[in-house]
Amino acid sequence: MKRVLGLLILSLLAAPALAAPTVDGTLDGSYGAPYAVQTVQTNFGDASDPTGLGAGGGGELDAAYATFSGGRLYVMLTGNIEPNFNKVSVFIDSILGGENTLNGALAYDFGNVSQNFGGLTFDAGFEADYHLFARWGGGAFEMDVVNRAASAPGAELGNYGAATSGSGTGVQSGSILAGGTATTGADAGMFLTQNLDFGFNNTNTAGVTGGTAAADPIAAAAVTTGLEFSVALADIGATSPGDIIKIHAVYGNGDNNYHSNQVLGGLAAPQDNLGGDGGGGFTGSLSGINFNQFAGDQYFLITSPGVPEPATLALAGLGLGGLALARRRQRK
Ligand SMILES: [Ca+2]
Ligand SMILES: [Ca+2]
Ligand SMILES: [Ca+2]
Repeated sequence: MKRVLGLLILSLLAAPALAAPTVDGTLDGSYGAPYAVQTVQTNFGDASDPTGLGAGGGGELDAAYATFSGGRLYVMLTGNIEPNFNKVSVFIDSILGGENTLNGALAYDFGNVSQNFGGLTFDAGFEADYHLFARWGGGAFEMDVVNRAASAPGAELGNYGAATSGSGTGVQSGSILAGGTATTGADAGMFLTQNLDFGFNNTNTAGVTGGTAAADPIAAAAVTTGLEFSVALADIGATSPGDIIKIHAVYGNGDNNYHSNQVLGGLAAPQDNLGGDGGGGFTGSLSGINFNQFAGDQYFLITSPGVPEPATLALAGLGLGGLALARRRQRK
């Protein structure tokens, strides 16, 4: 027991607690190295407006970062989202089962355009459970989260939130409230038990440039602003240490029927927009996209540290004085 406690103390001392990122759309140092860096120039416009309001706007996904703190997952996607209701969609695979090919029957989002995702196939081994999406049209930045795994047609579970800070500017933040307003459409209810926080900073003018050729990875990794969010691990079912969380991020149009060439993990260059058929064609849906047909994994993978037990949290909160006390008690 003494040895076990000693190892515990050593591990606590050796692993300084990571500061929780501030969810503001700006990359925090605690994220560390990116999990994915963009590989292709953007063909949805190269953002060039330092105000972030979109004159000369564009859309790009430069790099993806993730970390954990206090039982929450933090994700930072550097880049830009144009204020024309184009969307960043993030699919999370964090529980067993789910959709490798998306079901077109689930209906949510404005005009039920979620249905246009029907038929899209992820890389083998990626089985989506949750769908987050974000967009704005020059006013408030908005984000939704939908639990696809627990949804059924006519009974979709999702929560929605609009920015409460900075609306109408290039830097905004807000929360999707637990038990908050339902998303549009026929949604039956909400599923978040804790708020999902989001931050957006659209002021990047560097990063990848416009086109379809290979991106400059150094420029992509140098971007420090974009879309950031934080969600409770309990709300995405990744509460045990070692739980694998796979994340697919993609930039596309507002109707979910025309994808850009901005995906993380990235596509192999040269690569034009995917469109709806994978080849840049418009078909009215995304059903022709099959990420198995594109080299590499169009997702990145992180490992959950699990949700701390209350006792572990208490011990961590004791600090060094508490550890000395624990040592003395152990000697009795
Ligand atoms: Ca931040
Ligand atoms: Ca899954
Ligand atoms: Ca692939």
